[in-house]
Amino acid sequence: SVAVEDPKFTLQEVLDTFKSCLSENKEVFLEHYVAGWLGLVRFMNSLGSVFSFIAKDAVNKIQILINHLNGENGAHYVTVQSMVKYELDNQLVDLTKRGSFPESGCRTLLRLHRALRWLELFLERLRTSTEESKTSLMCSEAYNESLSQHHAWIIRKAAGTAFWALPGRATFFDVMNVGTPEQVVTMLGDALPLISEVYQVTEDLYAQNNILDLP
Ligand code: 1PX
Repeated sequence: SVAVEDPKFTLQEVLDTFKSCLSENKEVFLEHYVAGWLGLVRFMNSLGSVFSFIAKDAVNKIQILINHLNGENGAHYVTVQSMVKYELDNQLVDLTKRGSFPESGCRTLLRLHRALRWLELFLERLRTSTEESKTSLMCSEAYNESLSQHHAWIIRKAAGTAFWALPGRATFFDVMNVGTPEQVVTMLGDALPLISEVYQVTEDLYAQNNILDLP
């Protein structure tokens, strides 16, 4: 697995990336947001191939955003705020039904944004879990409270099946490569407020622009 091959890989680093996402005036840097997601996907891949259909979709979306960043209009994609303004001002977003802009930055990031809420709920459960807690249950509860509401039945079914393949809590903590369970809990306690803040800033921005339901 990735975690074993690369001794430097720890979940701490990944969560730290989210720390660098926010500028002083609370803008979200797309480059760091995307880097955070790449780290999460890497972590997920180290958990086994059952999750590869989830990872594949995440990677597709990350790649779309990277393409925007590296494209000729990349300067407009430096922050999520500038991206939203640029795409809305220039009518580059399908607002009510899928049409000419299936790869808009706004709709693509919205998918990851919703998944970030799942992550927040899941990590909070992990943080407050006990040795007997089941990761699959924590994961599906977090999913049912968040992302699942945006997914078709067939996706919910597939996700639910994948959750049962999650390793137990002890293995999970090991793969994070952060240290003892106590250290993991501390790390999660430090990281969660930052993830929550990135989530909330994005959520508020999308709400203000009325784009929380992009097709
Ligand atoms: C210590 C914990 C760290 C765990 C890190 C795991 C990172 C998980 C990354 C999940 C990213 C999922 C992105 C999903 C985006 C999405 O909602 N896509 C759907 C809609 O897209 P569309 O373009 O059609 O509008 C798409 O249909 C999704 C398909 C794939 C199935 C998504 C299931 C999501 C389950 C999330 C939980 C992941 C559990 C991993 C366990 C570690």
